[in-house]
Amino acid sequence: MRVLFYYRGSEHIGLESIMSYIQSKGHLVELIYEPALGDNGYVDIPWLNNFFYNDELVVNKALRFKPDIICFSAITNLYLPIKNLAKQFKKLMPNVPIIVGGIHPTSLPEETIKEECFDMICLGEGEGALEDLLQRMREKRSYTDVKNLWVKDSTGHVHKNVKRPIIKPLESLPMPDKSFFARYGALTSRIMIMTTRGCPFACTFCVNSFRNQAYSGEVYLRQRTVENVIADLVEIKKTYKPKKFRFEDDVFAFNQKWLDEFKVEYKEKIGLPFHCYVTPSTAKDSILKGLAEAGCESVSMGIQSGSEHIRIKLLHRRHSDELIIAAAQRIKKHGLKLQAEYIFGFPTETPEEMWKSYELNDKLDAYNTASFIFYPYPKTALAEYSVENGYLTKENYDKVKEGYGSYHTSCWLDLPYKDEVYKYNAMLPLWNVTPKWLKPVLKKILKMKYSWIHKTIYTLTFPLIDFDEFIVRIKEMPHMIMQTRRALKNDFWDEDYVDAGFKEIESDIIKTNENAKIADIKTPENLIPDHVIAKQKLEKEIKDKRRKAHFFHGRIKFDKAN
Ligand code: B12
Ligand code: SF4
Repeated sequence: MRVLFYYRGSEHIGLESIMSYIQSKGHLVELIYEPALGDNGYVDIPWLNNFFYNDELVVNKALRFKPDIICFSAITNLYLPIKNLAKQFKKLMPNVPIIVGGIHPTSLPEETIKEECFDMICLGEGEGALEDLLQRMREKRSYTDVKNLWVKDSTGHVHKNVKRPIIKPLESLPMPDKSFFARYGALTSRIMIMTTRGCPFACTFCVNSFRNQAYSGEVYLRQRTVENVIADLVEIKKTYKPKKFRFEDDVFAFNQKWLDEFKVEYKEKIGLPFHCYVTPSTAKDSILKGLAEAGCESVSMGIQSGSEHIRIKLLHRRHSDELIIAAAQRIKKHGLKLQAEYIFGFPTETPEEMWKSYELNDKLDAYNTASFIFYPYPKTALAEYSVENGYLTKENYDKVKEGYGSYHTSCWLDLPYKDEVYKYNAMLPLWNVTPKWLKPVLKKILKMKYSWIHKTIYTLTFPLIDFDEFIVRIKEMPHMIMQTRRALKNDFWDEDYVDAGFKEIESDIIKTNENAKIADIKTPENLIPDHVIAKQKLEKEIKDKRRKAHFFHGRIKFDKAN
């Protein structure tokens, strides 16, 4: 089948995985990508945007490819432009089915499938679901019952199919294919990679607050083996010659044993500096030491609020001030740069509590800080709390559900201190780098009525959030623009492609997950002595139990005191 994907704004690790997987099943895959600078939520300058969007080139390329199916991926903040493009495609190619996957339709399936332009949506992981769908299409069989998909039939009825098991182990998937995004210049000199799917925590403002809940029978968090990750990195290093890597895992290196193996392999076979995410509770001495030994140069750590009350009661992050300060000191001790991240504008948050974020940050000696405004992402526990407790009106929640605004610019909650939210958010990156003797001046500006002064400071100082990254982006931008245009105008797919046909191609994923019991065949594993197998089984059970207990499942309850 001829499968067309569309994405915008950055490379997409999930799509790289799906495209690689689908291609390995004999389908012809193509990606259309746009840098879409105006989506970034900071600067939206119409004349400048012309360099980053090109509807005509996009549509022409889609028509030239003659897809059998069009695949979109949507996070909430990209939903509007994606829906608009899907509508355009539907008009031009009414007989081509359109599917959208990603965290947005997963969070809001009812709302998304209602849109006429979408024939199907994918909830959760897409590799197995898309493979099944394409195989059925190939064989001209009905596909209304494919697990993980909601499918509209010709009468308009929506078939809401059950979930399929999570993909396990992750190594059963082929390596994500970055070449599609590379053609568009979407890879920077700091290439992104993930070693996990899921997070051990469930902070109330994050998608993990409902994703873990949705998979309460399973342990959603999975990690690729060190061998698999290193093999991937070796290839990426050889092909794209990056200067650095960015591990985009929600929380990287929470597992000491994994890290001990990783640091040796990474140092020996990769040897490039890298960035990753830690939390105050995972930033232990031994973990940080391991990261530093591997070649880590900087870490991002979510602090989120200087108020212990907000952190613990509202965000479900059990981090005391002392724990955070000690973690920051350890990060410094191991020679790593700290990027501290904060969010302003939580329900119940007062200006005094916002100020506490500044005070706490002063104690951390962070290399840089990133600050955001609380954006009530659909279905997260804190968004629901905000609605239930009168902080978020239905009208505003509807706007959020459509993806309006961003967590850089929009405070959607009804708060008595909305202006303070904008001010505190605007000035933190500058505050962080201001010498102590100049801070009284900034404090005065902070006390002033919200005005153009704060807005100007925000616009001019936002590069401070991650100055190194900003410089990389600016330097690489002209090349990226040229490359995108070239990739939109030229075609790289195999003109002689003929579909492998109706031959049943068995899914590795389905095999591992659904027929896992078919292990009677004499494999080397069956020759392992019984007592060894029993010991391994016991160890696995203990490990699974420990991991399950570590996860937060079920509905998050907020204390009445909030
Ligand atoms: C890595 C990452 C990034 C990276 C890479 C972006 C990317 N999309 O890969 C960077 C740093 C660039 C980034 C930027 C942003 N991100 Co981000 N990011 C993540 C992170 C940590 C992991 C995403 C990931 O790769 N997961 C692993 C893959 C395997 O999962 P997946 O992407 O969900 O894809 C699977 C399924 O969803 C499904 N699927 C996805 N698409 C499709 C399409 C089809 C057709 C099908 C069938 C299936 C399917 O199949 C995939 C494979 O199984 C998530 C948090 C998280 N843990 O999910 C946040 C997350 C996705 N980001 C988020 C946000 C808000 C952003 C920004 C808007 C922030 C900003 N204002 O700058 C930007 C948007 C930039 C952009 N244009 O994408 C939010 C989205 C919340 C929401 N409800 O929409 C998340 C969920 C974090 C959060 N706050 O909770 N991000
Ligand atoms: S630690 Fe980060 S990724 Fe994990 S649940 Fe909390 S906010 Fe989300």
